[in-house]
Amino acid sequence: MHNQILLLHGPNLNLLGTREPEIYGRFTLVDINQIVTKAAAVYGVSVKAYQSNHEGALIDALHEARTNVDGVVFNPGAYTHTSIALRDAISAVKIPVVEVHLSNIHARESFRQTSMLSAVCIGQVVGFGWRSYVLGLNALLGALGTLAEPILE
Ligand code: CA2
Repeated sequence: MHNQILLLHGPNLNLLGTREPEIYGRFTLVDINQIVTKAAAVYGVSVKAYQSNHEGALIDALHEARTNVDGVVFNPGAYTHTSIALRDAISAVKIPVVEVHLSNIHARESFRQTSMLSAVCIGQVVGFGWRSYVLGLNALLGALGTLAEPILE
């Protein structure tokens, strides 16, 4: 275990917090990185955050993730709906990837309602704004066995 996860952000998410707050919220990407970093620190997990507007750079980041992190929380932005190359990269790296979206893509335009990636991710969290990332982190850490199991009475 590396006790490290990758928080990966796709195209245009560097502009978060600058427009469309009613859809994407008021936090910037720097804010979201900080929120996830703090949430992960509670479990002794560190976060490497990376954003790119380029499909190939995101693929490179996933390839690199194979060797130095335990899993990935990934908002692929609009590449979600188009990128077979990112799907192949996620399949190839064989570490768990959780797909997250700020908005509920299933309640938006029809072209946003399909994900090329969800079938190769361990799960998808959508529609909860910045909390989608925290929920995605929780799901990833649960899948990695980092979280304690509930104790039933
Ligand atoms: O809801 C999400 O998280 C999305 O991944 C966001 C993408 C969109 O293409 C996906 O369909 C759903 C868009 C990211 C652009 O974000 C901006 C937000 C505010 C200002 C500028 C860009």
